[in-house]
Amino acid sequence: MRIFLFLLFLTNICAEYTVQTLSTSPRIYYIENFLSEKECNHLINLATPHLQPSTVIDDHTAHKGKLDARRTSQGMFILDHIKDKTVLRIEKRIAALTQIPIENGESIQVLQYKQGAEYQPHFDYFNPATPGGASHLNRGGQRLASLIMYLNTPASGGETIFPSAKVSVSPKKGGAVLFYNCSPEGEVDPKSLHGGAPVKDGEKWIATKWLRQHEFH
Ligand code: PD2
Ligand code: ZN
Repeated sequence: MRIFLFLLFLTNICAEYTVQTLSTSPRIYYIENFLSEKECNHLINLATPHLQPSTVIDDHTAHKGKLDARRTSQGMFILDHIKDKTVLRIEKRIAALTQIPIENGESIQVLQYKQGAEYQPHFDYFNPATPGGASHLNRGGQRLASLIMYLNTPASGGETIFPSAKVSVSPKKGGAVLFYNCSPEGEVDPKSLHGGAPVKDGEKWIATKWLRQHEFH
């Protein structure tokens, strides 16, 4: 067993991070040192040539996003053809942390928020009553949990806020926040309302991983 743990540590899936509980309902955790500095820089470099204005789900149209003034970042998904061994290692670490199989994860999305950019409070779960929400549900069920990994430390602002839970997390390079969009019983949880506060000074980079109930396809 010891040898196995040592090997896991060596392969770097099991990094030396610490987990702190910020709220139990909804479940919100802060993970310090989840990514190394090198991994943060790597994700930013990988994403930079591919950034596009971010979109939100268009409730009325299946499989289509739309621009929205409430989300003013730029981003990209790390799809399989750009995924490398560093990204795979991070995905394995996320699966080990959450105990949610790697197959249930959507592709990591990297986002850049310039000064003033924000993501106003919203839910990460889908509304099954709308064509847009239902089309996303078909690809692996609800987003059980979300992991936001901070790739830099903005000069000021850019906190991840949870207005109902009254929790605010300041972005710090290498840190991450894990929260559940569904209750332990599997119901969507309106208390998971959250947002990215405006960046006051400098810029903010994050990588987001959404974790589904079933295999994502
Ligand atoms: O940038 C953030 O802190 C943030 C906050 C809420 C990102 C997201 N949601 C998201 O990408 O869903
Ligand atoms: Zn969100």
